[in-house]
Order: sequence, then structure tokens, then C-alpha cells
Amino acid sequence: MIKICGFAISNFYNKIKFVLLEKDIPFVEEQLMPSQDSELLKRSPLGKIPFIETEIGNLSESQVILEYLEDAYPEKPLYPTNSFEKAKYRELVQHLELNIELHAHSLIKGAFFGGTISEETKNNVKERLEIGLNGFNRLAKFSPFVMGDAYSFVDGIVWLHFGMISMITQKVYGEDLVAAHIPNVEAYMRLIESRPSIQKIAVDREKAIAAFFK
Ligand SMILES: N[C@@H](CCC(=O)N[C@@H](CS)C(=O)NCC(=O)O)C(=O)O
Repeated sequence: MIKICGFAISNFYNKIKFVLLEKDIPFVEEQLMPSQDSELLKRSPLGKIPFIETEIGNLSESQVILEYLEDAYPEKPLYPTNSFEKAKYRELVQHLELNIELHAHSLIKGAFFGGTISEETKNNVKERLEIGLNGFNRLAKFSPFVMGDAYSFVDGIVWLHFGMISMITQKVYGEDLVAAHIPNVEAYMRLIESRPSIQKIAVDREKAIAAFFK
């Protein structure tokens, strides 16, 4: 049985949980925080979450885990079979994570855990986020789903990251940069929330947020 380790507030943790739910793969969860604790470093090379434990070993990095799950559990495929279309799915996920989420992520400590963010960092990150979000618009179809007229797992990943980026940018800039750059994003987010897997993740995340900030 696959064990997913991390905490239910993390968008990367929820990315893996979402894939497990969408593919109907049985799993258990272990809630733990990232750290440099020597015991954790034996399980996750950088002490980061999420990681999974399987009978044959551990895996870290959410996209690597996703690709492993897709290979090892092919019954409910995430990707289309056409190689180019498949690459377009990967392109959107990678663009979202490297060119948007990663920049917003660099603000989390300052935004929510009592750190400080210099004006220079704030301005630089905002510029990168705007470039990333505008680029995302050039790739995404939103007709009505991000890859076209059919729902795909990419929609779930977009929903997870957009939610987090909205929250961070509202806190740091007093403005939701996702809403400011992605047309009709509110309606899109509500559409994706009709998926049972996303509903489960949203409920579990709310509980985790309430417990964390109690
Ligand atoms: N590229 C990694 C990102 C994972 C990540 O950034 N996890 C955060 C929690 S959401 C973490 O463990 N941060 C602790 C750290 O960076 O040391 C993935 O896709 O799994």
C-alpha cells in the first residue's frame, strides 16, 4: 500500500493525493512537516514533503511521483496517448510550477510564518509572477477546461496551485494576482470544484488549516 507523507495544506502534497484519488489507487496518509530532522532525512533526501513510501522504496518530488504512479498504475490513465498532446500536458504543469508557483512559494515564509520580505524581493517576485501568469494565458485553453473541451488531471493541479498563489499574493500584495491576470478564473475554479477528488481535498485541507492555526 502506498503511503503519502506530508501535510494536507501543501499544494504539492495535495497534488499527489489528488492523483491517487483520481486513479483510484489505495493509499494511507502520514501527516508530517518538512524539516532537517535526521530521521526525516533518511526518508526524504532534502527533508521536503511530499514523498511516498512504497514496498520497494521511497520517492520524492511530486512530478516524479506522479509519473511513477502513471506508469505503475496504468488502468486509469492521466495522459492522452498521443505523444505531442502528452508533452503539452507536461508543458503546462511544468510551466505552472517552475515559472509561477515557485516564485509565489518564495514568499510563503514571509507571508504566513512571521518572516520579512524586502521591497526588492516583493517587486522582483511580482514581476516574475506577472510574466508567468501572462505566459500561462498563452498556453491555457480554458474552453472550458485548461487543456480544451475535456476535463483532465491538469485542471486539478491548476486548481491547487492557483488557490495557493491567490492566497499568497492577497496576503503580500493586497491583490489576488491570479484573478488579476487570468480571465474568469473564479468561474473556472468553481467548475473544477465539482470533481469529487477536489472536494475531498478541499475538505481535508480546511480541517488541516483549522488544526494548524488553532
Ligand atoms: N519540487 C517539490 C516541491 C515540494 C515543496 O516545496 N515542498 C515544501 C512544502 S509545500 C517543503 O517541503 N518545503 C520545505 C523546504 O523547502 O525545506 C515537489 O514538487 O515535490
